Amino acid sequence: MSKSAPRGDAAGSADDGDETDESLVGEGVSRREDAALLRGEAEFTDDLRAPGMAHLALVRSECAHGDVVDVDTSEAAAREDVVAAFTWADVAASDAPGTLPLATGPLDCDPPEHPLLARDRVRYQGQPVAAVVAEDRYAAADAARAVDVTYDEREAVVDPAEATEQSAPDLFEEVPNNLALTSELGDAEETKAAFEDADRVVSLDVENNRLMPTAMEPRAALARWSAGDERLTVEMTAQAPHGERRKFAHSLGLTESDIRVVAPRVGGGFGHKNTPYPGDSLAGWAAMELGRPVKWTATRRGNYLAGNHGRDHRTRGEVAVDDDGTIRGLRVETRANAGGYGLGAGPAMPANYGTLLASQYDVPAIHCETSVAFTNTAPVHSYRGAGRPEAIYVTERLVDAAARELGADPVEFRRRNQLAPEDLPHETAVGASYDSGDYEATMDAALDAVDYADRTATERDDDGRYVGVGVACLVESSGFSFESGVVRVEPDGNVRAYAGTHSHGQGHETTYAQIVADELGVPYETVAVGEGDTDRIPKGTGTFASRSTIAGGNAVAESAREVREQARQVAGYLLDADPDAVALDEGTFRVCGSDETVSFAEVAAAAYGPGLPDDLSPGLEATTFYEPEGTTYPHGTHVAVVAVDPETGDIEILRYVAADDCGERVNPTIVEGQIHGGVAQGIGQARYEQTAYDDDGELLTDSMQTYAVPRAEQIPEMETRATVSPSPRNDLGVKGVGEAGTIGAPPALANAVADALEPLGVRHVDMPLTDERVWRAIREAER
Ligand code: MCN
Repeated sequence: MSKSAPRGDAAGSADDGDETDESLVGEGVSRREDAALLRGEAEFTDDLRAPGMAHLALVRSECAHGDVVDVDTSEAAAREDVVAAFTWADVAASDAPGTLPLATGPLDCDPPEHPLLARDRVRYQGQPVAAVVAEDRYAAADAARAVDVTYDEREAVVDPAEATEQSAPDLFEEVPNNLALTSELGDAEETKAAFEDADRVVSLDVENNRLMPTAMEPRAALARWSAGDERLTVEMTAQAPHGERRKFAHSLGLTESDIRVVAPRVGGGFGHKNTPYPGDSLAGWAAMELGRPVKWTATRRGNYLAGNHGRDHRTRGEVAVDDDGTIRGLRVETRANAGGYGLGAGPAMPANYGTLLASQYDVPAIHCETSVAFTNTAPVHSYRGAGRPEAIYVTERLVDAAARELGADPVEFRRRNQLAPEDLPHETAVGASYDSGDYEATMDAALDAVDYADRTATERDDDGRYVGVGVACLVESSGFSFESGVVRVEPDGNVRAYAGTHSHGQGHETTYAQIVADELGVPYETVAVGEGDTDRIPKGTGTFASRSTIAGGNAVAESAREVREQARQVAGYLLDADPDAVALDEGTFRVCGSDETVSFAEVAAAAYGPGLPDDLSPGLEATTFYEPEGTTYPHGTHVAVVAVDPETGDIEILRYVAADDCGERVNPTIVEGQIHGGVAQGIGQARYEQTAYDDDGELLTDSMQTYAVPRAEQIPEMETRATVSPSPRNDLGVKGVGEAGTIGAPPALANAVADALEPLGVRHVDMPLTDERVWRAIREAER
């Protein structure tokens, strides 16, 4: 990475002039993408049509674990309007390998890759067994129902702890005891010693409930094969188009340059559009087989059955504390569910999970053991937060429980152990390297909003409800790997910026334009932002792990700086002045101390026109592959105030305050929107959502009637506060914010409910905190 002067720092007389007083970065500019979305003018994958297009429907297994004895497609194939019906035998007879690559995440074992259609065995309900292609969507769906599959059923296992027992059925011969991964972080001996020395140990068993990502738009793909130039184009719902291109190459036996992946508007991803799925690869495969465009759109049930799920951890956590309130150590043992097939360890990956267990505290010794097991359930992988919410939930519940056991105020207990700004950078006992932040100041910002200092004891309101306050502090990790950023000035002076990330709700079109306009010194309106096309954008990494602003934002910023320098050289030539004496402000170059000017558009025209002197290269364009210097660590404190009805278990969220610090904010309004969305999803996890399987691996929550995604009326008013600790690890000083809400909300609410119910003797209620669970916990405590 080549370093240039940080934003706002001017070097030399001309650069002084380059800095306009009105920096767009930091302004709450309205999202430019919203008008088309609100008017219904934006095109999503399912809106796209192609001449001669056919529709693909999947036949999904209703059996969670069994051998496939027979797949009879004869009746389906004979139906009117059906073009073809495919099974694994057809895929195997083609040139395509027909299997999906493992998603990111290390495994200890080497299980078979996921076949596009079941080969000889199914390992989760919803696994595709056959595919039907028809002239229209309805004919395809009806014909799919006419496919007759015979299974020899096997015993299923759905619980990750049971899956590793000797008596459990094995999913893969290659994977003894279904153990996908075991990992250990921290020093076991040091932690043991800390526990022996400490005055007391507080422990808690917690479950991080399994969630099903519910984007408004289900997964979809439209694939076209061009026989003329032997290229496959797939327009699809993707968070990382270049990663999808690699997947198509792998599953279809093509080279990456044979494939173009385009992600148009995408109606939410939340992590689950960043892992490989059979449906879109099958659309590509069928398009090649049939020589006509093929579209596949998942149904909501298909999305729930076989889109990757999230969380699903069972954890025993212990904290060693001294009576004066000092944390001495933390010990955590987690059983995580990988679901069927080897998607990877996802939310149990040590880098996303164990490394964050210190939260905001100075914990001298931590030991974390994780085991991840395959089960006969949908593959589990990234869902907004992907390991971070699981880690912070464990620590923040434990810290609260320890404070209560010591009779200390949970806030004062946190304050005693919080890292101070001067402690940073700080290497935790589990290898995270925190970059910057004033944790206490952010916590106080949230607490002041609810007048925490004036609080006396747990109160009852006029309706007899118990009122509780829950505090959750968080540190998360964001930014990962390189990103590409291209900035090109067109001959008319308009600017185009491209990045390898993809916005599916985050607002990059606005925030990247703010960054580029600032760095280049041109009006915001002249900057257009493009993402999501592997033919137009050099290799990129994609949008996940709240990495786009750090990696993509800095990539376009660096390209913009380079282009500004190119333009200044051309301006110097046009103005017959030393380029170092030429300054750019809001689209006009001026010779410092004079009235001589030339517009940015004139400079652009000259840069591409004839007559440039030999020492100036034509064109105004730069490409940057930006690799951040290291992970950044955003932080925050979320506070929830709740009232719990002891008769019904009903919880009302009276106040919700989120104070977050994501370094320099490119657009505070968008940042606030990201917090709101994340908190809403966090409230969903804390209060309502629970994926349920029966013992045979049948998904009981396979629709939005049975899976309780919260509705607007169930989400309270939220208040946000912000502190700003710039990250020293990238030029813009930014940290990610896309996942903070899902991390803070679950422990804040669980702690609030525990606080409210303390007088009743309830110590812990597992999420989701449904009325019934809370009611049962109260009755149990009464007994
Ligand atoms: N931002 C900013 N200043 C910062 C940090 C971020 O102005 N210091 C702005 C960004 O420029 C961007 C937005 O906030 O417009 C989010 O940025 P960032 O934190 O970099 O996260 P990403 O853009 O990489 O988005 C990924 C993150 C993740 S991992 C999930 S999951 C998620 C999320 O964002 N899925 C979302 N937010 C989502 N929002 C919507 N609407 N839909 C999803 O699917």
